[in-house]
Amino acid sequence: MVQASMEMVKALLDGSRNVVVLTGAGISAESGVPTFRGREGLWKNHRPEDLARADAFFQHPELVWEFYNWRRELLSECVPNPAHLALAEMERQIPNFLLITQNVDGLHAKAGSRKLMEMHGSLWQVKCTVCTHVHEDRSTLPELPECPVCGHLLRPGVVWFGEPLVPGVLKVAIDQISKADVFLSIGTSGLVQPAASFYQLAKDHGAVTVEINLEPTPNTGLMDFALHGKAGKILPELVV
Ligand code: BJW
Ligand code: ZN
Repeated sequence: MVQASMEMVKALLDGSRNVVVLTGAGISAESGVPTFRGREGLWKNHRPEDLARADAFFQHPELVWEFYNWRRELLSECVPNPAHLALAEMERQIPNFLLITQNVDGLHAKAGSRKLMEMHGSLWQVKCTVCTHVHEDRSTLPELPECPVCGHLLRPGVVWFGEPLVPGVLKVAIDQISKADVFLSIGTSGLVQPAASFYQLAKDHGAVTVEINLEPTPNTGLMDFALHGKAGKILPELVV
């Protein structure tokens, strides 16, 4: 890995036609959205990673819904930051572009990104735990919301550990990453699969890999280049 200069990465992007970007919670940190494994602390003495899981939900659905309702309320106050806006602009400049986000906060879409895949679902979606019903919902939900079709318990429309990704996402991601000239990994700790392996796939197919993160991650040493700092400062400088 080479600690890159801003000019180097900007020149790389300016000369690229096929770019895939993977984002994680760090890109929304400057919008006031807590990261998953950050230092922002606990919610009611629980680590977010311990509540955002199917086993926790089925043991204590009211607690997990309270956590998701809290996040939905917090998020309703948040707006995209300069990093989200820069990626929406990058999409307009690069002929073949794909943004894959692990985030469920909807801020990339709010910033105007359209060539976008939300691989872990959406905080604004709810789905039935029994039938196939899914709908958009932006309200604060009751403690144990019920499916309007079959009456069983509704759950957040997100992907928890051990669950498959949003249908269709993996195939498109693999196709696009295989064709990429440049792969950017932004604001993710690189601990969760399969997203954490995307850079390797890109590398295997000849892409140049770049990490943008506040601090080094387990994947930093394996990337071609790294820029360390706030995404909201770095990205607008790369997309001018
Ligand atoms: C800044 C910044 C600033 C801060 N600027 N940077 C090997 C292969 C495949 C799978 C597995 C495997 N080993 C284990 C698995 C299973 C599992 C897994 O990965 N487990 C690991 C713990 C090892 N993966 C899965 O189960 C996945 N599904 C799957 O593999 O399915 C297979 C299957 C097929 C068919 C049938 C059945 C199964 C699903 C993973 C789902 C992850 N879900 C969550 C919750 C989503 C819902 C919710 O939000 O409530 O997704 S977990 C959580 O982690 C969330 C995030 O999207 C995800 C990644 O976190 P992220 O984004 O990296 O956040 P942080 O907080 O970790 O990092 C933030 C970073 O930002 C830090 O580095 C900061 O430095 C940085 N930062 N401020 C720039 N301003
Ligand atoms: Zn139902």
